[in-house]
Amino acid sequence: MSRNILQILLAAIVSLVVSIGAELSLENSIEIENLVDKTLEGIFKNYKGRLRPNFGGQPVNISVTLTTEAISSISEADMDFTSIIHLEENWLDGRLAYENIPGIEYITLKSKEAERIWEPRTFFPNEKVSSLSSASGDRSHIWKIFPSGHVEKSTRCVLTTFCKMDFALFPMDTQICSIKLGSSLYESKDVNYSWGNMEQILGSKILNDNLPYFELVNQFYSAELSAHGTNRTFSILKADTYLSRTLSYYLIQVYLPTIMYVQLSWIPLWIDSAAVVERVSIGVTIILTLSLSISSAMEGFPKAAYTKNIDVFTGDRIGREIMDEHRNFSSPKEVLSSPRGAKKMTGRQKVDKWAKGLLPSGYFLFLGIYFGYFLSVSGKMF
Ligand SMILES: *[C@@H]1O[C@H](CO)[C@@H](O)[C@H](O)[C@H]1NC(C)=O
Ligand SMILES: *[C@@H]1O[C@H](CO)[C@@H](O)[C@H](O)[C@H]1NC(C)=O
Ligand SMILES: *[C@@H]1O[C@H](CO)[C@@H](O)[C@H](O)[C@H]1NC(C)=O
Ligand SMILES: CC(=O)N[C@H]1CO[C@H](CO)[C@@H](O)[C@@H]1O
Repeated sequence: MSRNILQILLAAIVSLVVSIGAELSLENSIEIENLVDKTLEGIFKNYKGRLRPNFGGQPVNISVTLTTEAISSISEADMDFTSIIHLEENWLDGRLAYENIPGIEYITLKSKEAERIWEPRTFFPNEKVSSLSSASGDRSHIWKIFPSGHVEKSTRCVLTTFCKMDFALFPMDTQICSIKLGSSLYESKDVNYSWGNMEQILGSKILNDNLPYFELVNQFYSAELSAHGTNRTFSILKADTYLSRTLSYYLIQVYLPTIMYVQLSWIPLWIDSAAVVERVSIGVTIILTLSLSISSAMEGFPKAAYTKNIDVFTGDRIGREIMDEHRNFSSPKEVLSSPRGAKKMTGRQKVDKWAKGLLPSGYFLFLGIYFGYFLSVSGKMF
């Protein structure tokens, strides 16, 4: 009996203590919010965001950390590159410095407040589309100001940039797609961009599982000045992504079938040279199959006005087939008159004999030169 009363009493005391604690922390957080409001009021009383920090003096240093979260697509037909990026810009605006608020590392701004402070107006000069230009753009920024007056603006967006691709080495090509960023408003005498936390940039892992035909090999970061007109320069940052095409798909879809067809096309050489009809029909069938398979494979290839690496391979093949066919289109009269099973080799049999040796060895020589050359030029391995 007395134990029960004791338990009830204990429970009552515990709940009382907890509720007082919660009230205290609630009061505390309201107090902090008020303090933040007061601090912001103090800042904005004398702050006008029209002029850049350090106006008239040295350019504002904007330190940028750009991490690619994922590469969602690479389009050869549109020559563009879509990625999900996280952009963090840092700069110092001494006018925003405030006294430390205990328990708070930085103040997060609401979008109304953020509109009032100066910003470098960063944009992507080679952008095609970005989620920033859409209506929901405002919500994807997070603004923080630190007691020292440092401002951090972070943005997450889906960005599609132009990417000029060169298919001369296709399908052994490596494409370089860049993301450029700079100020849309301020010249290099006003803002100076530089790459920030390189460890964070290089250490970030990119999710590129969605790329069936490419493999990310490298990323390279640089800064440059771009000139506009005679005496205007802009500070531009560039992040290059090196994407290497995976060859295994083309090995299975193009190279192996092609090599097999070419070898099949040599079969007529082993058929009796007098059997013109059989030779021709087998040859024609193989040519038709070949051109059909080439054109269906070509549909998936990028279109370019110049000769691609793979055209050398498939084009050579067709030429070889046609020559193979023409070689023995002799006149029917001669076919009839040629003595079958004669001991002495006819001219046609001699040609066949030569061809049996020359065609395969020529073809393998071609394969050796082709793969040797292009693999060494593109620096790839199967
Ligand atoms: C910007 O960075 C450069 C080089 O690090 C430095 O010399 C310059 O003083 C910085 N400018 C400002 C306004 O802090
Ligand atoms: C811009 O920033 C870079 C990197 O901090 C620095 O090396 C360069 O001197 C700066 N340029 C100017 C004009 O301040
Ligand atoms: C730009 O350069 C031209 C001559 O090259 C000069 O006449 C002009 O005043 C310059 N403009 C500015 C804004 O410095
Ligand atoms: C185009 C060509 O070389 N045709 C050859 C076909 O085979 C006969 C065999 O007698 C040759 O004489 C032709 O030159």
